[in-house]
Amino acid sequence: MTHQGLFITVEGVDGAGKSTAMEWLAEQIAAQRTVVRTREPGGTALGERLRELLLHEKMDLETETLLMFAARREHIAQVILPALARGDVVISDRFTDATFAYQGGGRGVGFDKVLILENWVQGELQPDFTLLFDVPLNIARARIAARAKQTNEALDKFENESFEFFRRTREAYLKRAEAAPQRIAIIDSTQSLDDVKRQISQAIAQRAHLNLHIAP
Ligand code: Z5A
Repeated sequence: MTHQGLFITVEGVDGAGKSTAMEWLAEQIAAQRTVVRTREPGGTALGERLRELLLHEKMDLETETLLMFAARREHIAQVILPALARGDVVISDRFTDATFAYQGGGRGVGFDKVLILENWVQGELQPDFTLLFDVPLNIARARIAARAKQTNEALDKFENESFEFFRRTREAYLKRAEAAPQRIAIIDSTQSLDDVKRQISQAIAQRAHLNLHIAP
């Protein structure tokens, strides 16, 4: 799909550190271009209402998959496409790779069904660049537990899932990255935040077509 903007997504299992790094990346890019920061599920008024349901209500796994894509369609129509048409840089905290990983892999809905919805809802729209924050699960779980203790916030439906669920989710993410190495850069998120920033700068520098210059 041709547009003047740039569509960047950040992904990873919960606690991998993507939100922390995304904040830094958005600040760096904002010095050069107009940045629209957004997230999934969510990003629109309707999408945020669906997010509440998705994160807290028990539901059939196919219902969950369909609602993810319903929220996504609204997000694409109301936020992503208009921003890309303006020439902005859209940075989304999660997008369809998350559905492949969490619903397709973690929940076991299967990649074929997710693919059908992806084609229907997105048409030709794909991220131009994706950062996949990867950590072994014991580290991710420890970070989530430490944060929950610090903030006193209850874990949501996904954060309460089993180790085995997250193992399948992480494996599906890594499989997606293996299939699209030009689009998806794997960031070793076990490292310090400074090192993570260096890895992000390098991954961007290796993709000259993005036309972004981020100081390490
Ligand atoms: N979901 C889905 O199932 N299907 C879909 O299609 C989509 C989503 C789109 C909400 O996502 C849920 O929706 C998500 C999957 C599902 N599951 N859950 N839960 P979310 O992105 O809003 O929620 P999240 O994954 O839980 O995000 P998060 O908790 O913010 O995790 P994070 O962004 O990866 O981590 P973080 O907040 O940046 O860092 C976690 C902690 O680690 C924090 O205390 C940091 O200070 C610390 N941290 C970060 N980086 C480091 C480094 N490098 N070293 C040491 N400590 C660090």
